Amino acid sequence: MGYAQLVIGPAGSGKSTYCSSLFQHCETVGRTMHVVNLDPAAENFDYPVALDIRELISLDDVMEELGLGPNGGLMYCMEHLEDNLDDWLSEELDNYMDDDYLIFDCPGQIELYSHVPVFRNFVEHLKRKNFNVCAVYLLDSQFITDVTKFISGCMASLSAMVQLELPHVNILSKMDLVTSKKDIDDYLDPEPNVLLSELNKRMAPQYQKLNKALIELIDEYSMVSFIPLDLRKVSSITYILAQIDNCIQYGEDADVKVKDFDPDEVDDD
Ligand SMILES: Nc1nc2c(ncn2[C@@H]2O[C@H](COP(=O)(O)OP(=O)(O)O)[C@@H](O)[C@H]2O)c(=O)[nH]1
Ligand SMILES: [Mg+2]
Repeated sequence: MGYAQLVIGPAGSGKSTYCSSLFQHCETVGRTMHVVNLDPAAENFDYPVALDIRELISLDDVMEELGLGPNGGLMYCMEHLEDNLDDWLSEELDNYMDDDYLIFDCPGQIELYSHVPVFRNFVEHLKRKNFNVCAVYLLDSQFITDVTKFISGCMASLSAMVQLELPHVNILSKMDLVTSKKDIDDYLDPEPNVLLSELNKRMAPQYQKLNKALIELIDEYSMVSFIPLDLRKVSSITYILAQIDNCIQYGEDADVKVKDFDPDEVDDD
């Protein structure tokens, strides 16, 4: 069994920084993980890149040869990845052993997680290769300045959740930049009724029915739980990693193995 985090979320939400901080943290505590770059537009990395989509296809080449812009070029690259899951990705994944833990640093184009099937097929492929996968959705805490932005962040995350059908961990990133903790606390585990009344205050009266439906939807899918991440604090990283490990049952299998093969236990029998 392999383990994987699919790190997704809007451009600039802190995905690559999260991957590199997690890598560093794991190195410090003596835990092995490998970071895979799936963003064909990425240029600089703060982590050792174990596997890189740019070895398969280069965004610059695509833009130059097909005359596409950056966004169209990126979509072309991701579709190319989708077409090459069976050969390129399978072959590369065969280099990883059982119990390996991969982190996929993904591009931020929101359409990749809402209505384009690339990542859904990518995830299906990982599952066939015996990986337990968790989606880690990053939302920038700086973006959450009022209830309407919070709701729109939730809806984007929800659309990824529905599209990918994976265990899903929502993270509020860049907590070191938050000056008023109180403002953000209102959104970490908010009361649906409070959200609804705030939303009604900000929107014209004809939206009240829609507001109610949106809040009910978000409440029903447990979308209102975001975990704050402050990369300066080891405790914050440890907490998030434990939540994700729990989602993908990392460590549980290992414990069972140790128990099964405990020579002392055999001696005792
Ligand atoms: N202060 C602060 N800045 C961050 C944090 N995470 C990312 N950034 C900054 O936000 C910008 C975008 O980050 P990046 O990881 O490239 O986002 P990505 O597009 O989602 O991969 C960069 O300038 C980062 O330095 C964080 O936790 N705290
Ligand atoms: Mg990035």
